[in-house]
This record gives sequence, structure tokens and C-alpha cells, in this order.
Amino acid sequence: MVLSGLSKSLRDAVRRLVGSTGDVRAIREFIRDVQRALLRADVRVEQVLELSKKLEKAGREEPPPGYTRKDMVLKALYEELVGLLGGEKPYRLPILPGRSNVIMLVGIQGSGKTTTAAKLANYYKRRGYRVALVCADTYRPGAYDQLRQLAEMVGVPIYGEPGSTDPVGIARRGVEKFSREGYEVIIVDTAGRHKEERGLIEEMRMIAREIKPNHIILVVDATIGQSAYVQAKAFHEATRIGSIFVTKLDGAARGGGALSAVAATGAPVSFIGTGEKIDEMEEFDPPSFINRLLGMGDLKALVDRMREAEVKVKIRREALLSGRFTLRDLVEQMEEVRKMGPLSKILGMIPGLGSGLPEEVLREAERNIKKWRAIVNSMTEEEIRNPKILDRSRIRRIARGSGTTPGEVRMLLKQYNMLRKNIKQLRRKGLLARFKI
Ligand SMILES: Nc1nc2c(ncn2[C@@H]2O[C@H](COP(=O)(O)OP(=O)(O)OP(=O)(O)O)[C@@H](O)[C@H]2O)c(=O)[nH]1
Ligand SMILES: [Mg+2]
Repeated sequence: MVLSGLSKSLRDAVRRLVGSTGDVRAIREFIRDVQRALLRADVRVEQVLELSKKLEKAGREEPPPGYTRKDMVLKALYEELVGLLGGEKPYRLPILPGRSNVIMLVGIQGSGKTTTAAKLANYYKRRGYRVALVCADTYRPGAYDQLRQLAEMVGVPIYGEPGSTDPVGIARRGVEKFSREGYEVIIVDTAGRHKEERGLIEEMRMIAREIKPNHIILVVDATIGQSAYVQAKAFHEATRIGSIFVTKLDGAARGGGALSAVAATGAPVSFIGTGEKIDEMEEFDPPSFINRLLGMGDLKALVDRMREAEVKVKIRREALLSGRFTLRDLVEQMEEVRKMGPLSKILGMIPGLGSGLPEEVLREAERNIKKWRAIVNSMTEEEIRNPKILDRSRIRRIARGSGTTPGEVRMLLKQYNMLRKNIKQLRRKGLLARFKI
């Protein structure tokens, strides 16, 4: 299991929150649990504080009808963690079939480049591409043999010049040869050993200038935690990194810190390594990764449902407050609300309005929804748009058509007018401007 320590502590925290009453104290404790878990995983303090603030804010916000504060906080946790890892949209390498796609791997010594080269070769081969490997590491003793053995395992050809001291030349000749031969994915493994990082980065730059790779992948070892940030940043600035492959996430206690740190450089994480074997890698997909991490398969679904509910509320609210709110809107809103939860809740979300309607009016409204629907259905479009034209005879006609009494029709009109008056008052007081409506 990837990031098992972090996963366990986050799951425990979530379980505790779900089992609690969801009061202020429970939410505060939850946030503290999450902070501890993330800090232990070596996530940067600033990022943890930022995330905590968002959770606190979510805990104070009014949830959409049908949801609780706990839901709000969980949704925020999910969104913030996904954001921490680079966002909702997973990054995929732009590999074009039928062309020579050159992928160059860079990274410091021991980060896992050679292993990763073999993993990627295997990955693309299994997806039907013609794949080849190039060994441009002239520093590590036995570098060529290591990659050759892996290439044999995967069953792809390799180019190298054992004993040579010209990595730039090897890379060029290897890429030229395999391009000529029609290979679609050409993966270039490079050196990690160098006297100093500056020299290493300079060599990477020279190779990149020579072979013009379609994609440079920085290989970063997750066990270094948040120090991955400095490393990723240095490479990113020097050689235009396309994406990052984070290795050794299996059992890396500080893997969470490494993942969030590299994501913070702005370079997307394309894959993660989850073991030494060549098939132990995954495409990196923040939402599903976080889902698994939190052990809540339906968290994403919950978040999606809540987002829908929030949008619905927003649309209604805008219609309501802009005065474009017709009798039909009123009835539809009531129906919607009945499905979602108590009426007082949704109206309570409208600033200044929830308290403007007495509880008994709300209860009465809930009872009347069915009748109101029938009444509105018996009205003409013109009457709905402009209820002022409703005189006695029209009201009598509508009552007959809807199986209600003229008194009940008048009651609906009264509610409607009251709502409009409330809104007008709020507008006059300038209260609505505060909410940017
Ligand atoms: N557990 C685990 N081990 C890994 C993973 N990726 C690589 N390794 C191990 O990390 C060690 C170093 O891997 P290499 O692929 O040789 O690293 P390198 O970056 O090519 O090293 P140099 O060529 O010396 O710079 C090896 O023991 C690999 O088996 C991974 O995802 N999980
Ligand atoms: Mg190597």
C-alpha cells in the first residue's frame, strides 16, 4: 500500500469525524488530526496551515440543503488534498503513435532513473508501441549492463556504447538510430552520478539541446520528503521538465511530503513508482489517489453531489435576488427544497431572508406545496409573469381548475408578494450588494 502511514492516520481522522456529532469541537479535533498526519508525512508547514485554514472555513460555512458541516469539511479535505497534488485533471504524456517520441529521464543519483526507464518501456510496450532504450550514462560503472538486463526482461532493444565518455554523442546516435528504424517511444536513461549537481544539470542541458526530447521526465525519490521541492525546482528551471516520476512511494513515510512538494513546483506528476519490479508503477491521478488514501470510495461521489447542490442553490438564489423570481420559480423552489431537506434551511442560506420568514410561514409553505403546484399549473403564462392582473373572476377560475379554493389561491399570492417585498427591502437596505448580487 502506497503511503500507508499517512493513509492510516487520515482514515482514522475521517472515521472519528464521521462518528462524531460534527460540532465545533469535533471539527477542530479533526483538523488537528489532519495536521499531525500531514506534518508527519513531511508536508511543508505552510501547505498544512493553508489547508487547515480552508478546512476551518468549510466548517463555518452553511452546507447546502441535505448536507452537514461534516460533509463540508470532508469535501474541503478532499479538494485541498487533490489541489495539493496538482489538481483534478490527471496529466498524461503527449505520446503520438506512428512518430518518434523521445523521452529523456533526468534525476540525481539513485533516484530510480534506470529502473524507471525499464518501467516506462514496459508500460508503453504493453500499450502497443514500438519501444527502445538508450543508455546515456557514462559515469555509473555497469550502467549499460544494468539497463541491458532490464531491456531484455521487457523485450525491447537497447543502444549504448560501453566504455565511452561521450554521453551527448551516445544519446544523439541512439536516438537517430531508433528514429530511423521507426521506434515510436525512445527512452533515454542518463547519469545521476556527477561530481556536483551543477555539472550534472549542465550535462542534462547539453544532451537535451542535442536530442531535443519531446518530453523530459524528472525522476524523484519519494523518501527524501519535502526536500524534493528544491531538487525539482533546480531541474525544472534548468531543463524545462515535462513531468515528474515520483519513485519509491511504496513504504516511503515521507512520500506525502515529496508528492506535494514536487507538485508545488508547477510541474505535473505523471507517474508514481510503487516497487522495484518493472510493472510496479501507476499513472498518477490525484482524485483517485486521494480517494484511495482516505479509503472512502464514495467521497468523490459525495463531493460531486454537493457541488451540484451548491450550483442549484446559487442559480435559484440569483434568480430570487435579481427579482426574476416568478410564482413558478417559487413553487419549483419549494419542491426542490422538499426533496433536499427542510425549507428553513435553504431559505436560511439566503442572506437576511431566512430570519425574515417566520417559522410558521415556512411550515405552512411546506404543507401547501402540492396545492401551489396545482394552482400555478392552472394559471396562464401571462398570469404567472404578472400576477397583478389576477382579479376575482380569474382567481375563481384558477381555484376551480386546481381543485383549491379562492382563499388558497390568494394565500399563494400573499406568500409570493411577501417574498418579493422582503427582497425589495433587503435591496433598499443595500444588504444584497454585500453579497455581490
Ligand atoms: N521500492 C522501490 N524501489 C525502487 C523504485 N524505483 C527504483 N527503486 C530502487 O532504487 C534503487 C536505485 O534505482 P536505479 O534505477 O538504479 O536508480 P538510478 O537513478 O538509475 O541511479 P544512478 O544511475 O546511480 O543515478 C534500486 O535499488 C531500485 O530497485 C520504486 O518505485 N520502489
Ligand atoms: Mg541509473
